[in-house]
Amino acid sequence: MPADLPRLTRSGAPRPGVGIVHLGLGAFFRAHGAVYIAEAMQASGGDWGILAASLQSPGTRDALKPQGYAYTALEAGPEGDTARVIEVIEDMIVAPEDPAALVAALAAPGVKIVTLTVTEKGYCHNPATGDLNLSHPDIAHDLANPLPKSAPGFLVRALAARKAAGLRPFTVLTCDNLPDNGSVVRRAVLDLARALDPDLAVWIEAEGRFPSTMVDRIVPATKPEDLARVAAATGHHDAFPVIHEPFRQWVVEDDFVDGQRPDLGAVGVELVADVAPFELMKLRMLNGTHSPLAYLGYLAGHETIADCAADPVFAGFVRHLWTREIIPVLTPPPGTDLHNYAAALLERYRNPAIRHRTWQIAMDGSQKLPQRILGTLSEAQTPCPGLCLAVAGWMCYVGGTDETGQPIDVRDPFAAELRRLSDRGETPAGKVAALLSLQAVFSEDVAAKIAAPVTAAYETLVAKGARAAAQEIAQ
Ligand code: CS2
Repeated sequence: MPADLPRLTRSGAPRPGVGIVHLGLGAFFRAHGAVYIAEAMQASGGDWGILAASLQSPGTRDALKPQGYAYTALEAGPEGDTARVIEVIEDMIVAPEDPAALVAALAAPGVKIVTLTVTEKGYCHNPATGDLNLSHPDIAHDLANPLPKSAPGFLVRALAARKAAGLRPFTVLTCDNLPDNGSVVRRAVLDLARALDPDLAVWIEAEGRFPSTMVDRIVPATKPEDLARVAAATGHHDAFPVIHEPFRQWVVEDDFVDGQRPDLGAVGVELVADVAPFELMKLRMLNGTHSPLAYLGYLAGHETIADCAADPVFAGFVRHLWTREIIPVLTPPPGTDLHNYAAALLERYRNPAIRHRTWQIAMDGSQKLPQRILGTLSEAQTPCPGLCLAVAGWMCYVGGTDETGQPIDVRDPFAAELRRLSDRGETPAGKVAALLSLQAVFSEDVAAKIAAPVTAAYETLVAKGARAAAQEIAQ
């Protein structure tokens, strides 16, 4: 790593001990939680080095290992790029290569916290109800085998090892975009533990801690062309940098096992008693407009969120979503003005230095729609034509063909099922009815409430296209 870039490291000091294991190392955590943790150690010390695990492929480990797991974080603002080197990852395990090593690492006495970014689908729960899906193939595997595959499986096997060794449990700190995310992971862990060993579940329930968090920073997946951009900014090659926007926010419920955590408060993390209003605001206002822009923008031919935000039709469309549909059913977190929050979001979306692809955000819609869009629709007292258009946009998108007749590369754990349901209907009404019958996504109440407006929106999309449909609604 270049010696002349600002570095987030305790230079001259010995490397810290590992106090945190992170499951699911992707660009988001490297640009968000890892940076806060490195800054907290720089501010106040502590053995909070991170051992990272990839639960799927070796790509990140293979790229980062030759550079000692240090990487460049490029902050991309409208006025230019600034780079610094983040050195907080001490080691990395690729779980499928050696699941026993990951269980052992999680059970090490020095580990106090397990952070997670495993995406919505990584909790193996039913998004509409929150129950652990016991028939999920990875959960079925983890029930039958001591060496796990799933995130809940690793947490439970490691907690069992800690209990057997007379150690304290670790705090499970999820950093995924789910409402009440601490409860989601707690429920998944307890459901699995109960099925394996009821005494273990009793211990976890009494001693474990699962604080909820709200995480926010826009971090597109690193693209091959980003390597040249980072080299141009720094004069050095980095095999796997991250590029992120200037804004960041982390709100954490201050409930850790024995109070053990890095000094997050020293570096701007908001430690609060109740994260719920922050989470709902962020999920429904940011993610709840990202997904509509992703589906409708993609269908209209926009490659990135910045392209959507630069289009007056889509800018007006998201303004409508905020002011007329989303804000009316939200309770603002203490001290927050939701209209100011919305204005700041639009500025963030406009940042031309961040190329966040609509296709990337469109992934895994079946896992994202309930908390991002359907919650608002379920609570709304007045019609929500914009959010219904977004649901119809998702339905067109998962049908697999764009407005020019080109195939769409739909990535979703339910992709095949969604395509089958879409193909089953011969008319817009038939397709909408078939997709609304997917109970993992739509509760019966929501399906009944939105069937007519979503069908009308689907018909408009087919007749006029996504941009014209958004224009009818835009402010
Ligand atoms: C995005 C999020 O990919 C997506 O679904 O909506 O990753 C979003 O960029 C972050 O939640 C911002 O904090």
